[in-house]
Amino acid sequence: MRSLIAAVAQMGPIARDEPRSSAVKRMCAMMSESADRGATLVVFPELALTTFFPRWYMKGAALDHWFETEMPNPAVQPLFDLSVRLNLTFHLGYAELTPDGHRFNTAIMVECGRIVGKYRKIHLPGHREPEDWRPFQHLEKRYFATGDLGFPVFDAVGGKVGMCICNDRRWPETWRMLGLQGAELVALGYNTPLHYPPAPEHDHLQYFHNALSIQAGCYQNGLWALASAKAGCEEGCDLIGGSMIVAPTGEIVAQAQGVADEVITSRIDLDRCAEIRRNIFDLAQHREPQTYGLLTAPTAG
Ligand code: ING
Repeated sequence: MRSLIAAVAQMGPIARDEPRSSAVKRMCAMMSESADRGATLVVFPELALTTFFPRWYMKGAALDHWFETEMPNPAVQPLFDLSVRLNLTFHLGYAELTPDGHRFNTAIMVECGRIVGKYRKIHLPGHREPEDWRPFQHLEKRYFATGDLGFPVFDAVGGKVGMCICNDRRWPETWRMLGLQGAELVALGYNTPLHYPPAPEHDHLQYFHNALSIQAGCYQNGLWALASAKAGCEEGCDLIGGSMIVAPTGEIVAQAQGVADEVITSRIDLDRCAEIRRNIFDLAQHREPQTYGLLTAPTAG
């Protein structure tokens, strides 16, 4: 039995003028609380160091302000140091500006202070040009490049681990790419507004669609998911909570109750993936990829 206690550290709002040091302090407190509960893995949200800045149109230095040019850096070092002291692994989402000027919505897995995995968001939602009709912007397509690292799966916490970020979770291809590489656990963060301007008639379905996407991904690929929300009313924009830990059966085994900083934990057994992967979703036995050509055909138009 390869079991561990996993924690998801949901974060409440981060104000636009809240310094990174404040967000890091909040995350350190939740990392300590997770360790007190016996956790050896803690998952923080997408873009966890700052407010969700793609909700505004900005450019130049105002935009650069939101990006990390090195990782770790003095602002996040306390989190790296604490992971060494507490002997645990954590997932962190942040905005990455590379030395050659590329911008990504990025997530890392850090084991006792050492980066052991990195992912750059592939499915970027929203739009490129500011659109005045919207109550808030969603300019991820403007501010980030499509991830160029693929869907890496790496060794961590005694198993095979992958990551995805927010909108990625809504795409079955994300989960299948990770499942086909043997991922047993997927860590992900999200910032999901309650209000979806292009289809407000779906607003009441945001929690449902969040759970549906994650539960399906877990069941159809026989893997665990640890999903961490940035939640609450952040600069006037309501973000959903619903952070959760989901089993390979698709069952939600732990879920956040509120929309503030909140740690949820569960003992997870990586060997339970076999219940699915050796049976209903034995991918080697049952897939028929020769019939799936359309899945990798270029997007029409
Ligand atoms: N946020 C949202 C997400 O995919 C969104 C964007 C909201 C898409 C609601 C569809 C409906 O959860 C990010 N950051 O991807």
